[in-house]
Amino acid sequence: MAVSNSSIAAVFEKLADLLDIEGANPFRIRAYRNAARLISVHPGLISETVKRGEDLTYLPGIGKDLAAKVAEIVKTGRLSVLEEAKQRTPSGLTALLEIPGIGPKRIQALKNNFKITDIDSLERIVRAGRLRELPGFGPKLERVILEELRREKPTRVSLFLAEEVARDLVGYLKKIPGVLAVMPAGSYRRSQETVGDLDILVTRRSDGPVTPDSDVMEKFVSYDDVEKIVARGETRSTVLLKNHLQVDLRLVDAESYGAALVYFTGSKAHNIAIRMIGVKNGLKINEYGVFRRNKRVGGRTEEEVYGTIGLPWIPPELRENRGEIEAAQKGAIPELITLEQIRGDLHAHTDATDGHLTLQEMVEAARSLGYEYLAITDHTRHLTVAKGQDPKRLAEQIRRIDKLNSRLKGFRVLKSAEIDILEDGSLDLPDSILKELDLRVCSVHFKFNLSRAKQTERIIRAMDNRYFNILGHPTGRLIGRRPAYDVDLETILEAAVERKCFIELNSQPDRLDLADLYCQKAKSLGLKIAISTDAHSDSELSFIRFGVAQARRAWLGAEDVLNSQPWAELEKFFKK
Ligand code: DGT
Ligand code: CA
Ligand code: CA
Ligand code: ZN
Repeated sequence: MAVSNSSIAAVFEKLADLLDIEGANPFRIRAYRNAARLISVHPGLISETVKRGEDLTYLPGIGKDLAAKVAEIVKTGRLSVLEEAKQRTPSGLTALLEIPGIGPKRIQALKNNFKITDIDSLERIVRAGRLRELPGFGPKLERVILEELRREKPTRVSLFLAEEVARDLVGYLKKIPGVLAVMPAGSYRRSQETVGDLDILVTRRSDGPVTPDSDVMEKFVSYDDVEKIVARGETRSTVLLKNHLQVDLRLVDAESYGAALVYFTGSKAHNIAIRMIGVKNGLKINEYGVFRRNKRVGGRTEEEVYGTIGLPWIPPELRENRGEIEAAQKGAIPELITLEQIRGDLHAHTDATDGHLTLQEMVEAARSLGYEYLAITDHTRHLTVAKGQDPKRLAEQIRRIDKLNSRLKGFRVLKSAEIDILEDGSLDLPDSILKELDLRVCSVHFKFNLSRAKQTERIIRAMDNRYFNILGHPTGRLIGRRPAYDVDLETILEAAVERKCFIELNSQPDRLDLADLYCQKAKSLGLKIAISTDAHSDSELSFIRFGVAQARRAWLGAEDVLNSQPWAELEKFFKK
């Protein structure tokens, strides 16, 4: 069995966490984290590349040293530097990094003073009321820790991981003889930011005998990645995959396909609302079809099901019972933004800072997506771990971009930067260089723990700068790993409108920041949104699909999205 990219990535993540606790060189830690990230988004199987004996250093951001480490993991299933780190530092300590307010320094203190090795030994100390003996550790932190212990650990996965699983599994199921349609439904089809389990619908031809070869359920439960069969039946089975994602498969008749798809796409709240309208019209709507008394009146397609209650088809991303049914009744479902309408990307990094590819390579990647423009938004000097640029280096980059632009036809590289918002709300670069840029993305990268009032004020002060254009990843959340910083978003959105600033919907699947409901709020205020990828490599530019899906969940149309506009229009928004 091939080693998956995500398990190689997990080794580097673990190593980075341990080094973090040890207080190792932040550049080295960041290199491992970057490698983990890069490997996890790499489209092909890296273990296969290694087995073919190919040189991994062709991968952006992977030098000789990292390539050797990847090869070691593939060949031996372990990494000696990680084993050594585990010898030095109990690996159970990495779980403590998840606790809000506990970082590497505090973990060191816990280890040295109480010989804490993992979450269990920490719990004992907290319950004994001894944590507060340590300077800097108070009753408040004890409460936070106890809360963390009680919290149900999220087993939900990102859309990106669900997509990987769905793609492979759907491909596998489609090859079964007699199968007509294979369709992922549930929260995945609604593009919810995380997926609890994957629901897959399958229809097969009803004529002809079912042979072992065409037995869908048998094929499903014997899929390579299945860890455990949870339930197995004639029409429904559930398995747990090796990556801990659960998959429900349902076999339905072709005449019920549309009804089953509506039902299993959900959401539950949407289903209930649909069923109530049916009841009012003397119709029974369930996963088998739509029935008047006992006569089937529809169910083969989704259009047919919605049609029986006088509604047009509703895009899955809207099916949350947040007003989409009322809108459909009024014929007011908006034209949602599509991937094809995106003309360029306004947030991308190169190897000048923490990206993996050169300026030229990123530009080539953007052109191959059919884009008209790409903003190069490398970090600024305050972010030293990402090699942030000072005005001098940025000026050099600007010259290189000018030169590149003079050679490009039908494409424009936008001069930009992802400028750190400093603690006092000032920007990390002087106006003298900010004014040389086509646009400016400004982001918070440190001091996440300011009070709500201070954090809000910090960002609004930054927006006061006339060169501020787009607030990058507006809440700083990392889904399942780091909560949003405390900030008054409504006030910020209103302040952005007043100051002719804009906000970003960051498409990284673990960010999706700003979240759908706030994007919807932004739209209601007339605030336009940049759907950006924050790409650090060519493959990450295509993360735009996750951003577009979230934008659709927020009811956004092309007119609400900055980068659906050609540069000639966009330019006007950025000049104040
Ligand atoms: P998840 O898996 O937690 O990310 O979210 P979903 O929406 O995929 O939920 P899941 O897998 O429990 O169920 C799939 C769909 O089946 C759900 O979106 C709607 C439908 N469904 C499940 N339970 C019920 C129910 O009790 N009533 C109705 N009307 N529909 C249900
Ligand atoms: Ca589900
Ligand atoms: Ca399910
Ligand atoms: Zn950033």
